[in-house]
Amino acid sequence: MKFVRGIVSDDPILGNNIPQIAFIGRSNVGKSTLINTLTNSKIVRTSSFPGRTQEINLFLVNNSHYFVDLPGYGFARASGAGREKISSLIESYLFNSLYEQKKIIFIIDASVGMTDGDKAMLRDLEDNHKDFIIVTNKVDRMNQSEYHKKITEIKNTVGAHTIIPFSSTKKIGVKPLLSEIFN
Ligand SMILES: Nc1nc2c(ncn2[C@@H]2O[C@H](COP(=O)(O)OP(=O)(O)O)[C@@H](O)[C@H]2O)c(=O)[nH]1
Ligand SMILES: [Mg+2]
Repeated sequence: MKFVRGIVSDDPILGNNIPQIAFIGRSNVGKSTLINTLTNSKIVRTSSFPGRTQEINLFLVNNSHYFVDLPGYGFARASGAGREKISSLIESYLFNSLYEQKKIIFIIDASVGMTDGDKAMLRDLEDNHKDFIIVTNKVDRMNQSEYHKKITEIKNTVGAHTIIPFSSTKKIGVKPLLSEIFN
């Protein structure tokens, strides 16, 4: 995997027919770590401080796909204007641009469940007929009974969409997610 560049608005590079896999989720959900886990690398900057990534980072994977690391939404401490800027960047890439994603990987925190921001994103993805799957991340944080309780709640909220339990820490879900992406 190699870093291509950060983009802040519609960029001609997105029009070159390389399939795009977009990773979206709230700030601190573990997106960057997950991309590193999937690609067996440490190239994506991760942080224990939410709200660090403010642009769209593009990575070329297997010389065949772009992995698109979107900024996280719902970072409470960002200023009003900063949040607006990030939301409009996410929306213009996902919903208003000329570019189609091959698949969107919608990441939620399994132990937290669907936040209001997650629910709004779910509606937007559905309304725009996007091809997306849901990754319930950080399952290592829960014991069996918490896990079943939370996953059932999440299933009830999201309906028929594919859900893949995942953990970068314990390397859970790597194979199923890779096969969803590259099938
Ligand atoms: N327990 C646990 N923590 C994780 C996992 N993946 C990421 N984290 C932690 O979550 C925090 C945010 O990770 P990061 O990948 O930077 O999140 P991003 O803001 O969504 O890109 C960091 O402290 C990571 O170490 C996981 O699978 N399990
Ligand atoms: Mg990140």
